Amino acid sequence: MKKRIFAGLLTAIMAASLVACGGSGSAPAAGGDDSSGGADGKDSGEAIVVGFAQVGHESDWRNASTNSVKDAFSKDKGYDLQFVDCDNDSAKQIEAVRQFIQDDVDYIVIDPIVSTGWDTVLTECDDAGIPVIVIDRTIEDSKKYISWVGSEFMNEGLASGAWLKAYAEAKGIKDLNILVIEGSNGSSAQIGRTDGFKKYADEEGWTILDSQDGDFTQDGGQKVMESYCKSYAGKFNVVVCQNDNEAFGAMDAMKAAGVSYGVDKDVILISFDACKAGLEYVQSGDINADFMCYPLQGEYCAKIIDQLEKGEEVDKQTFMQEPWYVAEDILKDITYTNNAGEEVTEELVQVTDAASQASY
Ligand code: GYE
Repeated sequence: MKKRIFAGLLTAIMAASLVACGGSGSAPAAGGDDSSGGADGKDSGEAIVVGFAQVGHESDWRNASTNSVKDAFSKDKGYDLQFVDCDNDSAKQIEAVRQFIQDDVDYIVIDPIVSTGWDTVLTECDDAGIPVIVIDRTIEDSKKYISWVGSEFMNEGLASGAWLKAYAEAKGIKDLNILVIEGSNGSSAQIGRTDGFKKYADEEGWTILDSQDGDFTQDGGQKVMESYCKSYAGKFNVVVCQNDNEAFGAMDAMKAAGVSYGVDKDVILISFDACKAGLEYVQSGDINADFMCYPLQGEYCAKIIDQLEKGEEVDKQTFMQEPWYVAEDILKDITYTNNAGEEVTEELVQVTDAASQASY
């Protein structure tokens, strides 16, 4: 397919765009200039070539994300998807994007492993006139992309803090001694979840005994928890895992060390993602609370590309809806202040049937 956007045009488009919450605002779309083409891909029967630089394959969440993008950009739907699993290696991810530029793809989709180090390569995409869409994690040091679809990770972290505060009060637990197993360091998911939770910990005077990187993997979660069980034996009553797979590993490590977790046990266990296997543990009471991060972003991304193909305006940001799942029916809802400074009341979803709550 022919390029539809002149080099440098993207920068001008982005400078004029509105940053909006909840999809309420929009950025002018690429392709408005007819001399650069139009919605020729699907109409002409020519496949639209999309390069996707995926983070890796570290978790259930990630696999769901990959499947969702592959489904959304299938051959049947008129796409030719160039998929690269970057194996959690930032250098490999930048290389993948450069290869997409060389291959002259029509669109580049990036799920950035880390949030910094992007400006040079995004400038190269811009110079080549290839629109970039970012999904899931965010890019902090460059705005040279046309649209982003994903989650507000700071809100997820705040959610876990707000829930823990209300839960501890309801249960009459006064001292909270907390161990955190973080996600991959430098990812916006790790940064937001860490900062959001820490805000509550600081305000409430909770003790964070330690906070280490478990790399969003089951193995990583298990290893960090094994070392925590040795270093902090008998000293902790809360474990926060920044994704479900880490929680699965942490549960194995605690079990081996004779530490009980879950409803009314030694340790309150908190997790993120709310994938099916995670929610099964919420249902069984092994995980006390699980904060959803919605991975099925492929269709949202395809919608943006479709709009760009038609020369329509696209939202600069699209946020996912993310419920809070809990094991017990002791709190109905919780009001907290989100990252945008808004007071939000969140209804807690008690998990009685995991299968009906999660499709991934
Ligand atoms: O929570 C974790 C994955 O970027 C939000 O990455 C994503 C995170 C997700 O590996 O399971």
